[in-house]
Amino acid sequence: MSASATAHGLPAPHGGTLCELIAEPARNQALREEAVHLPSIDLRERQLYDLELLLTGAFSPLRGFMGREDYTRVCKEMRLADGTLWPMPIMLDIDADAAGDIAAGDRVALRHPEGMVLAVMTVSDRWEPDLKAEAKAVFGSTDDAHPGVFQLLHHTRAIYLGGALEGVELPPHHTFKHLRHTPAELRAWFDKLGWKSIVGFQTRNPIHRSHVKMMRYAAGQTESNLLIQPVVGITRPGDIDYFVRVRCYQEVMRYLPAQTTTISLLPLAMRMGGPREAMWHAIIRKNYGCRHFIVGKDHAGPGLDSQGKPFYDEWASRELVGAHEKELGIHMAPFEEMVYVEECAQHVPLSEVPEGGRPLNISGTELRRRLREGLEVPDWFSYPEVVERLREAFPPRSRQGFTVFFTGLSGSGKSTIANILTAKLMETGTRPVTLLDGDMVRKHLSSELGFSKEHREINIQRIGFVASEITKNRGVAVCAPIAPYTATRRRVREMITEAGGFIEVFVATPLEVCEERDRKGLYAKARAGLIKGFTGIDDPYEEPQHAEVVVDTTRHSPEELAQQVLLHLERQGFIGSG
Ligand code: PPS
Repeated sequence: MSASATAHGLPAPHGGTLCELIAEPARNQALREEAVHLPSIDLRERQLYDLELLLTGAFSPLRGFMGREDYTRVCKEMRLADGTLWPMPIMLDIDADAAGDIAAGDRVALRHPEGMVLAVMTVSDRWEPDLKAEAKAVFGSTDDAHPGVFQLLHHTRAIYLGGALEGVELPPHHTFKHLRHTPAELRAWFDKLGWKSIVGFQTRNPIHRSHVKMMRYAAGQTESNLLIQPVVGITRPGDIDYFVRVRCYQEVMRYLPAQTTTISLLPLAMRMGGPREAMWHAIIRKNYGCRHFIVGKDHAGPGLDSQGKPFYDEWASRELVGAHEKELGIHMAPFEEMVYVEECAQHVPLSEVPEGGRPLNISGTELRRRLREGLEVPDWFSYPEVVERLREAFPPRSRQGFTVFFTGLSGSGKSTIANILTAKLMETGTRPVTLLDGDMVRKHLSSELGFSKEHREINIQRIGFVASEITKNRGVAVCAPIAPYTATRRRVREMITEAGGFIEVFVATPLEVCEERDRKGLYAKARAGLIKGFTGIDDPYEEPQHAEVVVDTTRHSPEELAQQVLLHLERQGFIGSG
């Protein structure tokens, strides 16, 4: 145990010991030498975050990725095999190829994508999980609309490895280094400042005036210092990226008393698991030295399910953490939603709005709308510097990049409409325009790929990647692949929405019509069995359910349909008047 873990006054880490897993210098050198001869696993982004928090002890008492016994009990009862409360499964998922013949007892090197050895794992368990059962147990749902479920069912690899870790080095970070701390560093810092009681606040959103009031209320009620700990790992798809948020947080810190408030960034890969996630967050904050933790309304909420209903009751997180706070050893701070009341010219707790007072608030969606349309953001809502940072990051739509993503069967008319649209957008000349047509991409980007499910997914992800880069740099990408799978299209949508606008256009030409046209003669070949796995014939096309624009080529000419898309872009503010 590190000395800092025992710093007097601060609560003990979960399970009693801060499990810092970076090996001491001599052992570290031996691990580096050993790793050269070990099988290697290259970690993906999400795994790097999990590994970092395992190695620093933020996930104490875990000493590595969970084995099967821990996993089973965590899924079922939110407890590790030894009975310690722990709500979230943390395993290393890999595909069969990467897993090779790795078996229990083997040692493997876990590497950063750039090649550095980060840790050596002694594998204790290898198994093939039932991911649907896991989704049901952990998230209470198998609905793809839940980001945690979606990740589990569509992007988690088939094999789980568990085992103890010996850390070599932490994954490197090149951004906001001065705001990143391990639990031991933060504990030592609190100790130095003489802070005994700290209330932790978790956030994945920019902080405005009402949040500050709410945090200060919690700090006041608990007589604590305040640790603002924003998540800079993976948050909910569509969230504001952390570069922008951290710039905003730094502005907010100027309004908070430095003697009693500090900020530290948390590289956590969130699962958006609602109540279970809230308990997990509380445990992590305890490991960082907090005595209290703010669990908000709809804490770590995943959004709405595919029927438009919330996945969890908005107070379920508070109930779950509240019911276990004694055993967890971290107290849930009183939480009051703060609203601005014009009549009082100040923020007050929602429960204390005086009669006749009109509570005001601006939702995240409304704020985005105002930024997008260049409208006023009132001073009572946020700090001028924060609004300025947000305006820099979210220019009005007329200055944002966007992607128009056509999808439809082969021969549906995607390319024709996409070509006309591209020409018209180039004519306006406000942004550079790139056409990523299906055939063109297959020639220049994906020439080695065929039409298996796996290859189609890779192909679409490549298109999505290029389009997101174009969009990020405020250009226009027009894509026109078949893109037959809902899950892959969703991934692309998520990737691009982070960078700018995403407009999906479903070219809904029925199969019979495409087949009748058969401009390339491919349907005839597919029917004759000369081409296998042809979309619509013996390979699926999953029709989009939420496309922004649906066009019907049986009733309108390609020019008319390109015009229909242009009108949509104009209505949404992407083109036309600035
Ligand atoms: S995908 O599924 O999105 O990766 O497909 P895409 O890159 O758009 O490529 C589709 C074009 O490839 C030709 N082609 C096939 N299409 C579907 N299934 C099979 N098996 C296949 N084999 C070749 C076909 O001409 C498609 O062109 P478009 O322009 O869509 O007609």
